[in-house]
Amino acid sequence: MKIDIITLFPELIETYTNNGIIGRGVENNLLKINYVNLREFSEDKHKKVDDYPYGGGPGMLLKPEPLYNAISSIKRENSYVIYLSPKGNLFTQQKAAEYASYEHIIFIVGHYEGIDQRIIDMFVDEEVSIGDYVLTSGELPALIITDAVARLIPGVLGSMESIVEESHSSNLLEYPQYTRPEEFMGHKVPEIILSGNHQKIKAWRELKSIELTIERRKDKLIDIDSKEIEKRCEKLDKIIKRG
Ligand code: 4FV
Repeated sequence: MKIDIITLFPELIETYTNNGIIGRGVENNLLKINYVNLREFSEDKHKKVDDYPYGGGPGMLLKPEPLYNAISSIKRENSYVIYLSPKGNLFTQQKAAEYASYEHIIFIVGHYEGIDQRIIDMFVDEEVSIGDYVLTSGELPALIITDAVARLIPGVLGSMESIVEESHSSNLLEYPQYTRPEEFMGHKVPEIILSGNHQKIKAWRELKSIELTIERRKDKLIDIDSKEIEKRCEKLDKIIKRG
């Protein structure tokens, strides 16, 4: 997979994609992440990339010409062009899995009040938002989606196993986790986790996930009949309490 990020702040992208798990994935050629400096595609002698909005209104907009030149310089037949904006489709784990199957993703990073609508109409396959709040620029959203997608590429994360059992890869939020020491500042690790009884541990973890999801994200359980959930909890409880 190749990811191109069209940006005015390449250093922001470089720092993130040359370090950590993502940086290691790039080193191991499991994926390619490039930044494209929008200013280099400005035809203006002062490298101008923004201008006032027609019809008035606050702030500036990114001009169409530099964006057109930048996108045209990298766009291929199989490129999927994403524009990050608060009015886009909400990004989810499901979308991360979808994007991880693409060969080439181009992120158009917004700045100021956004970009000229004609670039969206001409090139953008999908407008995507990372959440209902407004940021100063689109670099962080592009990096957040790049991170969520890159870790789904086989080999980027140590083990694929950790992807299977995590929040948002199923309808349930993840169960509480513990590591050494068994007692920390008077707080003990739940006995059942230390029991070595994997059937009970599995049941306890699923029950905790269901309880946490009911408490915090009921929206993730709407397609599941509450009676079903109740019966499942009773069954898990029996396994946990079984002598
Ligand atoms: C955003 C979001 C976001 C809006 C104006 C950048 C800013 C500036 N992008 N999800 N929320 N973008 O707030 O994706 O151009």
